[in-house]
Amino acid sequence: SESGQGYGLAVEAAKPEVAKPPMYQVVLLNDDYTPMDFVVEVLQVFFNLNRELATQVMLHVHTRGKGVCGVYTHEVAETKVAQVNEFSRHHQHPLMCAMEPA
Ligand code: TYC
Repeated sequence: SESGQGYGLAVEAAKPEVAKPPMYQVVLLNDDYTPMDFVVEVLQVFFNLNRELATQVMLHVHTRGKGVCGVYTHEVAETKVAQVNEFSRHHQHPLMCAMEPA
């Protein structure tokens, strides 16, 4: 319900509410060096996009500078960002992933 008032009369019905966690966009940032094929692979592997959608997102990032890979809870978004950035560093690419409130 909306407040702690209203004991005497039923002013407000108790509405069943489910927890609605804050959501975060995981975004990919453009750079001049990471190969396009590598970005497409990252989008397929870490964000479960098919090759066609992964290519579209990669081209959006390439032309617009930034693009949304997916929307997740804080913990999942943090994990995705860490995994992508570690994977990119491991392959010696400067690709950067970040999270922001949705
Ligand atoms: N701009 C890169 C190139 O021309 C491709 C690229 C796309 C890099 C998206 C990063 O998030 C990125 N090879």
